[in-house]
Amino acid sequence: MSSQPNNAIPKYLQESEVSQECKDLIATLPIEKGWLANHLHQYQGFWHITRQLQGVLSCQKHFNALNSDILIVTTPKSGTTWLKALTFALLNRHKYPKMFQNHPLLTKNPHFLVPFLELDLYNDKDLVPNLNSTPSPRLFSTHIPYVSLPKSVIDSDCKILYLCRNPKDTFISLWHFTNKLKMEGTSTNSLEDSFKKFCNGVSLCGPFWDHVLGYWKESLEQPKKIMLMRYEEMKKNPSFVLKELARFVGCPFSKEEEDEGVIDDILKLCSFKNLSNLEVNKKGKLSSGEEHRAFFRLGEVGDSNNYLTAEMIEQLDIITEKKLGHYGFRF
Ligand code: PAP
Repeated sequence: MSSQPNNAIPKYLQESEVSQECKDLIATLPIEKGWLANHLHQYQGFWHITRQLQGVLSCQKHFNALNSDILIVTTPKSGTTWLKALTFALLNRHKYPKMFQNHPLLTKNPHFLVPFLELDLYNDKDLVPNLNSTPSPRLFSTHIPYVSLPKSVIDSDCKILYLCRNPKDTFISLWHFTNKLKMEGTSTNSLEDSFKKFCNGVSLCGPFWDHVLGYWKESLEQPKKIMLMRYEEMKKNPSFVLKELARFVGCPFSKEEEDEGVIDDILKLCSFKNLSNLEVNKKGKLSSGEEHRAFFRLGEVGDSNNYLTAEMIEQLDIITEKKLGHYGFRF
């Protein structure tokens, strides 16, 4: 691992910006070739790219959750960008009542407005962010599996909004996303190889099923702390999910707001069609180098049917039933 990052390589593909502590840990961890140029390291049962592992360690050490915090937790490619937009719009609806005139979501990508703990805020090996002046309720996001959450998140009364998506569409979305992010000139990941990896649990923050199971079990134990959502439900009945979400985080919609169409306005503002057509999301990049448009591909349920063979579908269904059905969880 070189100590000098190459500026031509986007940050999400660099592996050098990690602390000595992280390097020492990596030397002891199982390793796999990653979906991007990066390696994946298995820490506490889950696979992380090097940059993320640094962030997970730093969060575990330094992040102090407040009782009023709201944490969006997702399996990668399950609709994180959408849920960030919806929750931001929900919490800030009184501050920006004219949603289609001066709303931050019109000029900023949702990932900028709701930063990832481990990928944005706690990603610098030398710096710990000062989040004291962040207005309450603080809204953050993460892909960290339940077993690896910072202790303060578990111990405090902060709320967790957990979102997952059926593994077939999650896999296809991840496959497209990682191929899009690969450096020009490098070979793309074949669908077959990526599928094998995914089924074996080797994916970003995978095993996918263990990630879901960790939060599913806890959401049953602690229904006031963790609200579990499925992408498919959000697509089917977005206004119902948004109302539930509003109630869960303690800012339910009033009858007047419902009559005035506030729910519909939020859904329209955060819709795939609206967000993906904004200039900022067509042209901009995250500070780590990913193009905003990589987060908006199709936004539909069932696209995996266009890519997976009947055998692949069956295989994923069997794993899902075996790993989650047994615990009463189905997509
Ligand atoms: P992340 O976990 O890396 O942050 P995430 O936002 O979960 O990414 O994944 C992007 C997926 O959400 C894409 O799915 P697809 O590949 O199947 O198309 C993307 O299109 C979808 N998505 C992004 N924004 C929205 C939205 N507003 N409504 C519905 N789906 C969306």
